[in-house]
Order: sequence, then structure tokens, then C-alpha cells
Amino acid sequence: MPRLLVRRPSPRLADGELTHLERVPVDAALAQRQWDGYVAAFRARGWDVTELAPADEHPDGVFVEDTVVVFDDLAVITRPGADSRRGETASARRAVEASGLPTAAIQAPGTLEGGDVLKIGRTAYVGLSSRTNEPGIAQLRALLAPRGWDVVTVPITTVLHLKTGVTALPDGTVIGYERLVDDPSVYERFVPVPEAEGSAVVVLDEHTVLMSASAPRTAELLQGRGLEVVAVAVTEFEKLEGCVTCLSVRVRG
Ligand code: CIR
Repeated sequence: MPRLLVRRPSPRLADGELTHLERVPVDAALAQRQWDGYVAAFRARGWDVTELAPADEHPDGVFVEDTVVVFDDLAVITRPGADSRRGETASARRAVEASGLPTAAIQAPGTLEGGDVLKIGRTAYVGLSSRTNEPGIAQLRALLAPRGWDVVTVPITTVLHLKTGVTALPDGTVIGYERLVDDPSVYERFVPVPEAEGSAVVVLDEHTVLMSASAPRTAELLQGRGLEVVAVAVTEFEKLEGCVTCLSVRVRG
């Protein structure tokens, strides 16, 4: 059974890091309800949900994807590029270890955030961004090469993380909002979507993706490609430069 690691939102979510967006008011109660809806959408499809210990002192702690990336049965504990987020990894590591997955960790001076890692087949595209640096990518490459993974570095300038700009459909086609994608030709197959919030999908199974309810025209486009779309409201997290991918770590087994 696939497993989902999540962490409930901090009451301080509104104080989270912002890089490309202006700060706007965040409704903490609505954020909690949206998070409940996000988790429920996975539960309804048979995912087993593990909650990390709350980390209310970390406004961005809900964006748990940035702290752990899973490759086959190896969990790589990251070293976030944002100082304010470094303290989030200890509890993520404990949860991963409790679940029995072997771990490895990115070490200083390397930095890496999970939002910069897009896996397609056995290729990991890794954003070289304001959060993920060359030494972090080199360490990841050294961990993955013996396991048969290719690591492709993708310079990121227009958005926070690689996966803010692009994600992949179940068949490996990369989708993105073109204005926010530095170089779509990096990917074998790229399809532009009409809304910025439509660029992030989580693959639930071969025929189904989960995405933001803020992107109805993208949902139609994906349905037109024969996919079932599960739409969830995540507006309060989008205000903090988050999206559907960053709210969880998926362990697919
Ligand atoms: C940050 O700047 O770190 C948070 N406000 C948003 C992190 C979003 N993470 C992700 O897309 N993987």
C-alpha cells in the first residue's frame, strides 16, 4: 500500500518564507481545513497516512516534501537551503527511520530541497535553485549513481523550486506553465498548461492525478488526455509558494 508522510500546518504558516510572491493574509483555519481535505483525498484512494510530529515553531513545516526524497527504498534526508527550514529535517528523519526505510543525508556545504527533485523513470531532474546548490546535487548524484539513477541538473531562475514550474504526468510527459519554465527543451516531452497553479500534479496511480482546484482549465486539458483528476483546494498554501506536491512525501513501495 502506498504511504503518505505529512505534517499538519503550523499556526504560524503565514510567516513562511517567500521568494517570488508578495505576502498576503493567510487564513490559518482555512489552511487546516484544506490540509484535512488534501490528506482525505489520499486516504480515500487507499493511501496509508503517517503524520510527522507537529513542528509549530517552523512556519513552513507543512511543506514536508522539501525534507525527504525517496528513491526506491532509500530516503535521502535533505539539508534545506533556507536557514529557517533546517530544523525541520530531524523529525522527518525520525519518521522515516521508524518506517524502516534506510536513510542517507545531504551534508554541509551541500543544500537540497525536495521541491527541486522531479523523478521520471530512473532520471532525477534536480533544480539548481536558490535552495539547492551544486555540492548538494553532487552528493545526490554520488548516492544515486550506484543505484542506477541518472541525475540531470536543471538551472532554475523564475520560480522557487523546479517543481514549482513543472511536474510529470503518469506517462512521464512533463507539464508546466511556460512563462515560469526556464527551458522546456530539457524534457523529452513537454506540454504547456494554461494556469500557473496547474503545473503541479501528484500521480495517484497510472490513470489519476491530484491537483489544485485553482486550475480548472488545466484539469480539463488533463481530462482530455484521458486522466482522472482529483482537485483539492490549497489556496492558503499557494500563497506561501507551496503546491500539491510539497505537502507530502510519497512512499510508493
Ligand atoms: C518555502 O519558501 O520554503 C515555503 N514557503 C514553500 C515551500 C514549497 N515547497 C515545495 O514546493 N516543495
